[in-house]
Amino acid sequence: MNELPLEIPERVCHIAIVAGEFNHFITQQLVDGALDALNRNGVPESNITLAWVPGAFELPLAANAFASGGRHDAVIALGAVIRGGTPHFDYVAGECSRGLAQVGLTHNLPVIFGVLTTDNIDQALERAGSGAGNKGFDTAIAALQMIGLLDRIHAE
Ligand code: INI
Repeated sequence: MNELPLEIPERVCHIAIVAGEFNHFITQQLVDGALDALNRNGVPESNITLAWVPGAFELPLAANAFASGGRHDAVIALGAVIRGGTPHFDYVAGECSRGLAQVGLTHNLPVIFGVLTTDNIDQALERAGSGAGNKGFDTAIAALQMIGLLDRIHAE
């Protein structure tokens, strides 16, 4: 059996980050977490492009623009959708996740889902660095791992 490891690649990567301005006090922390993880794993700042969009609903379009440009090895999408008792939550979160998955499959590129979908602000803050880790950091690691895996699969 040839088992492919899930590892961060040795090569230098180019990463695009798309982030939602909506709930900026949370998404900025996700961006900071992602940048920290990329920095710790040898991705130079000059190889990272960060684009802000109005909200999570717009993340797939921006991710698609980066993916179709062909200059990045992965796109990290960061956002915070907080329920707040309106059906808007389901539309925004649903279209966002569906759209991001579609971009990744269409372009055969890691498009990483770093969008918090929580019932309230406290849960979101917890996942943005105040308690249960930082989802932005975790998604950046996932992006690098997926780049490494695709490199290995393509080399098979
Ligand atoms: N966008 C978010 O990123 N998070 C939310 O919680 C949210 N809520 O609750 O409405 C939200 N709405 C804006 C949406 O993403 C679009 O930017 C807007 O509808 C314009 O298309």
